[in-house]
Amino acid sequence: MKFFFFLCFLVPLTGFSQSEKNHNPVPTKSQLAWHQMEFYLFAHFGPNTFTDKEWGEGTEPEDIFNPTHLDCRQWCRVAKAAGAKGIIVTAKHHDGFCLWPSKYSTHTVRESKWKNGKGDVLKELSQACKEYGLKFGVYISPWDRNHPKYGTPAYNEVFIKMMKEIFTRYGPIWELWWDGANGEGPNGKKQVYDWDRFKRTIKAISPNTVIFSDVGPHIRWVGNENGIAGETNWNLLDTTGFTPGAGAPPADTLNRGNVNGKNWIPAECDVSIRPGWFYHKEEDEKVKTPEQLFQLWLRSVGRGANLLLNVPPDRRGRINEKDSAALLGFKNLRDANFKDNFSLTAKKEFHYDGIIYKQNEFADGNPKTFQNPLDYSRADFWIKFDPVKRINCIVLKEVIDKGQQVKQATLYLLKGADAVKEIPLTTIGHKRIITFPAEDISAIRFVIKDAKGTAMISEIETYLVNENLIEK
Ligand code: FUL
Repeated sequence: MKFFFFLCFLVPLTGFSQSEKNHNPVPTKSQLAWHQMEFYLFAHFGPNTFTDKEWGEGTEPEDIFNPTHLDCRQWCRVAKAAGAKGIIVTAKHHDGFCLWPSKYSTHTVRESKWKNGKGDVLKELSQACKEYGLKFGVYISPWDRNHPKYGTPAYNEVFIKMMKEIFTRYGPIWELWWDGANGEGPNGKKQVYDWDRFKRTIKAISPNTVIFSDVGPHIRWVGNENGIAGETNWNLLDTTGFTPGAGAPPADTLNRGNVNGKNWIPAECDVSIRPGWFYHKEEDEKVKTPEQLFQLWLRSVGRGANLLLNVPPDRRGRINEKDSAALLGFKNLRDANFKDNFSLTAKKEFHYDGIIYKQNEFADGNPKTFQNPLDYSRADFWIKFDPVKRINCIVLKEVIDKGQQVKQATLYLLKGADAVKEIPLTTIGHKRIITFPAEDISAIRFVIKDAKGTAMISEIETYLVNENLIEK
C-alpha cells in the first residue's frame, strides 16, 4: 500500500519526455535567455530621420545626418524605465549609411559634419547599454543602395567585413537582425546574398549571438509588422528550401510556426510605436497610446513571442517626449494590472487518477518549478478561491527547456458546481495570456487535451485587469 502510494506520488512528478520518441527540438542556451527578454526596443535612426523618408536612396549627402544632441544614455534611461531589456539599432539601413566609421564604406558618420566626423553612434550606444545593464543588438541591412560593390560577388565580402568590424569593436552583440530586403543597388543589380557564409561568420566570431531573419537561424520574423503573433504559436519552423526575404515561407506559417518543425526558431514581433519606422515630426500625434501598447503586449508576449518595439530617436538624437510618455504609461499599465496574482493565495490541487495531491508548483510564483504529468489525460490542475474571485485574465507558462509540448488545453471556470465558462486554447510556450469578460468564480480547472510530450506547467496565474484593456 505504502509502495503503491509512493508510486502514485512519484508518477505525476517524474514524467520522462515523450519527445525522446517523437523528435522535438529544444532551444539553445542563448535562445532560452532570449525568451526571458520578452520586450526590448528597436531604434531606427539615420539619414531618413533628417529627410523624412522611410527608405533612403543612398545618394543623400552625409552631412544630412546631424543630430543636435545625441544622447544614447537617454535612450537607455527610457528603455530601462519602460522595462525593456535591450536596444537594437539600425547600424546600417537600406540607404547604406553606416552609423559607425566603417573602413569598408565612404558613406558613414565619418564623412558627415556631425562631431566633425568624429562621432560614432554604435560606440556611444554600446557603452550606454553596458552602463545601464541593457543588451545591445544591431540591425544590419544586407540591401545597400549606396555601396559601389553591391550587386557583385565582392559585396558579400564587404558585408562580412562590416559585420566583423561591428562585432570586434562594439561587442558583445546579443541579437543580430538581418533584414531580408533585396532591392537594386547603385548599378541597378540585386545582390545574391551568401547567407550560409554570413551565418558561418557570426557562428565563428560570436557563437552566443542570436540571429534574426525571416527564417532564423535562431529567431524568426512573425510574418507581419503589426506586432501580432498567432494564437497558435509554435517555436518550431521548417526551413529547408527557404531563405530570408522573398524566399521565406508564407506569412501565415511564420505567424504560427510548424507544429512538427525541425528547428527551434521562435517568433519575434517587430512593430513601431509610430506609423513609420523612422522619426517624422508629423507623426508626433500618432504615437500609440499606453493602452494600444498593452494590447500589443497581449498579442505578442501573451502569445509566446517576444516584442521588439521600435521607438525612433528624433532629429536631436533623443527619444521624443511623446514616445517616452507612452512607454512609461505602458509600463505602469503592466505593473498595475499584473501586480496581484490571485493564484498565489488560492488553494492549489493537482489531481492524478482522481487522487488529490496538495502540490502547488504549477502556481507558486516560481517559473522554475513545475508540474509535469506523465499522462496528461489522467491529470487536472485546480485553483480554488474561497470566497469567489472576480477574474478576467489567466496567464499560463510552460517550461520550454525540453521542448514545447502543449497542443491543446481547456480552462474550465466554475462557480460552485456550475461551469461558468469553458476556454479552449492551443499552444502555451514561454507565456500565454488569455483574457475574457470578468467572471466571479470559485475554481479554475485546467486540463491538457493534447501534447507532443510531457508538458511542464510552471504557472497558472489569475488576475483582474482593467476591463477597458482587454478584447471584448
Ligand atoms: C523592413 C524594412 O524595409 C523597414 O524599413 C524596416 O527596417 C523594417 C523593420 O524592416 O524590412
